[in-house]
Amino acid sequence: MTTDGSWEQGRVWWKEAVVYQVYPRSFMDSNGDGIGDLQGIISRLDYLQWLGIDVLWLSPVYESPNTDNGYDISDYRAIMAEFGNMEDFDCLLSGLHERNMKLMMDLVVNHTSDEHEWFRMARSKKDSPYRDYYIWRPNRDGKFPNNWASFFGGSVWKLEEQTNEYYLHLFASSQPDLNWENPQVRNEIYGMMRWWLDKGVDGFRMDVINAISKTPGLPDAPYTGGEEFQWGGSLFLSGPRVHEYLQEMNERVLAHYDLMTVGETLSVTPSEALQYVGVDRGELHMLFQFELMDIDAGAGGKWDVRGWRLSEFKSIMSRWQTELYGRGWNSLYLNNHDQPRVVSRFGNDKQFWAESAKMLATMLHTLQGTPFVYQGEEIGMTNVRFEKIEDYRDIETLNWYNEQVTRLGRDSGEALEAIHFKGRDNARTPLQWNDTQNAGFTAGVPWIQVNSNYQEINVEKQRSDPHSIVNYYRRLIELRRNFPVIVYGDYTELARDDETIYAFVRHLDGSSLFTILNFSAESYTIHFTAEDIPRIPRVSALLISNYERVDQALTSSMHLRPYEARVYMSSS
Ligand code: TEU
Ligand code: CA
Repeated sequence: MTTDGSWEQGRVWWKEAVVYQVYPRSFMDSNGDGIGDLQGIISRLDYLQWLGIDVLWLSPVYESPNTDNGYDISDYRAIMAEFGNMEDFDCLLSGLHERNMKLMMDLVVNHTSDEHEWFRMARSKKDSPYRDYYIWRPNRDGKFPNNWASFFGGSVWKLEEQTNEYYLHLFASSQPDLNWENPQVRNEIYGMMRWWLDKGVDGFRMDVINAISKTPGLPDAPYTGGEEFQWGGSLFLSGPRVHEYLQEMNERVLAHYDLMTVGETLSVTPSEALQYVGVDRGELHMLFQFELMDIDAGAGGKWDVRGWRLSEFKSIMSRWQTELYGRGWNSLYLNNHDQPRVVSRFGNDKQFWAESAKMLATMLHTLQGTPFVYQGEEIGMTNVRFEKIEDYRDIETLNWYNEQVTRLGRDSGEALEAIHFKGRDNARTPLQWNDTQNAGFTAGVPWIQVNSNYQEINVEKQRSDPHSIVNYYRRLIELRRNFPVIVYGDYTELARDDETIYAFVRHLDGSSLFTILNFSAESYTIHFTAEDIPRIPRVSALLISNYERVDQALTSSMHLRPYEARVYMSSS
């Protein structure tokens, strides 16, 4: 399907934007308590403007007891004291708007904190008007109401002693799930969303939004293996009423504002995605897919790391690129606060650190969709390897380690190895601003240790180097503004079965963009097939590359150096 010729009617700011995710706890500390905060972000707005980003997505800054770093909210209309106050927030919002940038808030409405006023009232008595804001089941002989496993280990059920009933929590027990079947809950949430939008925020990233509708009766999940609790995803992801709720949310809230929405949706395929982001669905603008993030997960889930082939990687990307084209819109992301650092995961954070970080950036910025850059990605920040479990902070990581090592007796070195590769704290070490103590993040003791490579990898060092990763990101972001084909062009993959090279062409009206990427640490010559050769644009100029000297023209066989990336452009 193509939208050639009509793309100018379909122009919207959030398709043309580049989003930058800030994880506030780890971005910049302004007052020396070791915790990033709103004034810290404000002090770095000029940097973000220099980088060229359009939208800042702020991970949660609402009041929270922080068992899951702000993803457990105790007051949706207040700012976490550690981060500042509402005045600081307003100042951040106006600081962004003055610089022509927008602010997207994180919206966490699948669950609240157990310290939220609603839950405090709900838990105390069965006849509380708030009881039905959450999901309760009676205690029958001390047996869990069903066999679902929590994302963070153990059962999804916790017994509330005061009333002798269980409540449901898909995540930590301090994160009780809201009961979306209750229209009052939905009203409260819509009212809260309007309150933030009326303040001037420009959009929402919706946390696990496809988990809000659970299968009625909450039946047991199918048995898939020896463990006590089972993965219940099929019973609560994209559940029976999820589209009804999102359409209602759209009608009641979203449709009344000029905003940007992104749903975080686990286990969604491209065809299911169209039900959320299809242009005629009246739901969301885009979603975060997990197929790429799950590529290295084995049968045992995320910690059970498996190898992957480039052809698998490319086929995931290509399916999303083609199935959504003209029908919905893609988001593009390679890491975030829950995922390992992209250069360590899909690139090479040793010998070809800069080359591979730039190669991955080239892919991110030239595919079809809205790119999301996670803080520190733009300087090639890498995974961290803490030697002791005590240095880790993430609840998911700590729970998993305890279960594996303390309960199941697994070797602790082996568990740490998996954590070094997959743990969420890889993404949560402080942003490396310069080579002074604590990487310039804090004058105090950071809440989580700084990655020890901050003297080599930091913003200050890279800003002044025209060949640095950060300056490469800056150029890519700028290209997007100058060439509509990058935003609106269609997509054709070349050399589909090649296990070393990812190559694709984008077309829009008379313009063509050709991206070729070497995903390996070896030099490699690709010979395009007779079928692919006619797809290679003629008379093309090199637009950007991660190697300084590129003297080759675009031909039917090309030699690429390790992690080499090139983008060619032709227009008639
Ligand atoms: O993440 C949803 C989610 O499913 C993650 O738990 C994911 O499976 C895991 O991080 C992979 O390691 C969202 C937030 O992004 C995450 O930070 C929260 O912990 C979670 O929801 C609960 O709010
Ligand atoms: Ca602080």
